Amino acid sequence: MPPIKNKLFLEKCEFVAGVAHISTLPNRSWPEVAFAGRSNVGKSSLINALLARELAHVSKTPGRTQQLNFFRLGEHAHLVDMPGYGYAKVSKTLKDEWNELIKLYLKGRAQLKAAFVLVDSRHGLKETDHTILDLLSEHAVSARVILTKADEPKPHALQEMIAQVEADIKKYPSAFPDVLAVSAREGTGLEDLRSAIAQLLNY
Ligand SMILES: Nc1nc2c(ncn2[C@@H]2O[C@H](COP(=O)(O)OP(=O)(O)O)[C@@H](O)[C@H]2O)c(=O)[nH]1
Ligand SMILES: [Mg+2]
Repeated sequence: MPPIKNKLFLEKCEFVAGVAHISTLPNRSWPEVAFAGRSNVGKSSLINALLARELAHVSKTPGRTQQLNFFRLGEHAHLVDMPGYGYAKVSKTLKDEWNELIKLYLKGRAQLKAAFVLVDSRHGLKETDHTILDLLSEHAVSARVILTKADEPKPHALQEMIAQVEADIKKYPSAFPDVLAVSAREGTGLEDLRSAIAQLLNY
């Protein structure tokens, strides 16, 4: 794994809180960036890779992160690992609760600087990703699409997927036009993503 260059990510990082209800969000005004995406897309793995620490829980069983998990970056910012959406094997009631929490957080958090929408580089955008991108655009929250598991597809297939997704997101006013491809496993794209996050946090 290549060493971290961005200074923000060399600061002390730790788990702050797991939030299952919108009324118990951390009350610090630090800027936040959130990682959203379908279950199993690689949100927790990406956060761990960015921080080069095993802080976020990675699971072989999808649908395990049931709350908003807040991690602090020094005394500057929060990274937020979100519950995965679109996982079929949990009860409808539980799914509705998570979806409600995700929606309330994404549309109402004043210090949220951007939401990263993680998409599997083998599968592209699914209906639930469109729903989130719609919601973010409707509430004027910056969205940045990240293709995960970039180590999986062949290089030409990855390039085609990037072009395809960039075309698909043109209709969302709050989506940043360029898509970034990352691999938490191999470290590809991580330093670019760290720079993008530091810039969003005005660090
Ligand atoms: N090949 C590959 N697999 C990955 C990568 N990142 C995560 N995974 C795998 O994808 C599965 C789900 O990862 P996790 O981070 O728990 O996803 P989450 O549900 O979105 O938080 C795990 O089995 C990971 O090992 C990656 O960069 N490359
Ligand atoms: Mg997770």
